[in-house]
Amino acid sequence: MMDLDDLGLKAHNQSRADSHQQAFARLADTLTDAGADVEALLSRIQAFQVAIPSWALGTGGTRFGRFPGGGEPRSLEEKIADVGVLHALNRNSGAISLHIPWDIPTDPAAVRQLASHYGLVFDAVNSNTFQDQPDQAESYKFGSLCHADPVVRAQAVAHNLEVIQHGLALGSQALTVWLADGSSFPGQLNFRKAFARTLESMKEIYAGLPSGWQMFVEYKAFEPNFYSMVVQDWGSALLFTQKLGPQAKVLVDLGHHLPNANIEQIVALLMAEGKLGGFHFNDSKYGDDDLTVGAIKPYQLFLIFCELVYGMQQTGAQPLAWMIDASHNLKDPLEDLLQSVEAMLLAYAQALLVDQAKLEMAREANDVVMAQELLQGAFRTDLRPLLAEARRRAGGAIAPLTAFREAKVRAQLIRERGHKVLATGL
Ligand code: PSV
Ligand code: MN
Repeated sequence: MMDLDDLGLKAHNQSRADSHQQAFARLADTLTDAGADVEALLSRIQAFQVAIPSWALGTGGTRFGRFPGGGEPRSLEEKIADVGVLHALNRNSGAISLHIPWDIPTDPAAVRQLASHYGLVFDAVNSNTFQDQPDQAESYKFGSLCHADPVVRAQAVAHNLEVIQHGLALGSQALTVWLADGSSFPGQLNFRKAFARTLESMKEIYAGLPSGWQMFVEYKAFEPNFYSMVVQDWGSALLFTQKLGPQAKVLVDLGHHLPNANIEQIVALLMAEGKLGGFHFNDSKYGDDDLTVGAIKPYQLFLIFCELVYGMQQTGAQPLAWMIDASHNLKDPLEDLLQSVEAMLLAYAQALLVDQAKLEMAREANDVVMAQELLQGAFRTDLRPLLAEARRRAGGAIAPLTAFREAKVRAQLIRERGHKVLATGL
């Protein structure tokens, strides 16, 4: 396992100390002059933790091919070690989200101990009824929780209950249910029956939730089914969660909308209803592209964070499960994840800068120009030195990506794990 001392963080930070201090001091002065509380911003940035999905640590590939990188994690333990490296570098990746059965822990106590060695906790556990497993009796080809055959539904329910047990053993507190269920041809599925059957199955899963747990229902507009998805949008996800009860919440995955959907408005309304539970961050141009967060539409990301920050202020800072859900085909997965976490923190910090009182005054006065100025003023402020300072104070790297390259982490991982390895997952 990689030794975190090999990251050379001390030397990295020392070599950048002067230029960083100058940039941070300049920014801190500007922010203070504008009325911001720099220390409060720093502590909120430090408290922000993003869960890393266990399936994003290797090369994903597309349905046309996969071009593996070297040194990919071969086991759950190695995935935890990879997230440990990310967290050591940025201090904001302190959680990991597992997908069952890709990551079944054989020795949960040892896995928990390893995670806590790296300062990590287990975020939501994810069930998988979108693939058939070799030892499985019934097939999910025509659906799982919605299936016409009660035997298939029972198998899918039992799987979800088993996933909860794995999560319990690791200290998770939420189950995420994403269903591939749907139809690819008009007439294939009775929409009302599919909804009713899914609801009945979900009720059985919900009944197995331990106290203090939440169940996140993740929607997706299309894919793998192309005509209809049983949980196709936030409306249907909200219906399920409302019928299930207070422990059920909606999970928004940024890539799961039809083009140009106003995701920030969806976020605002779900939060107002107390029904936003989880978030899968990524970015996309055309569909569920699963690209690096902030790579394509950083302003949309910022607007979403504005609603998240406002919503948390209004509802007394309810904690959400923030997670990245991305796939890596071209970049080193760890470098890509560092970029994604940085993009999220930047958008979060910029959203914290928005003067809510002034914005509200502009809105009430129908001052459209001022409302835009206030938002874009925050969005165009370069807060990168603030993030670097938060990391430095928390013991992370001033520039995580540079530190990752300076320490030649990938080369170390290749030496340890080999060139041609296949991480489990997508
Ligand atoms: C489906 O596209 C999804 O977004 C769900 O969150 C899955 O759990 C994940 O991707 C991995 O397949
Ligand atoms: Mn997702």
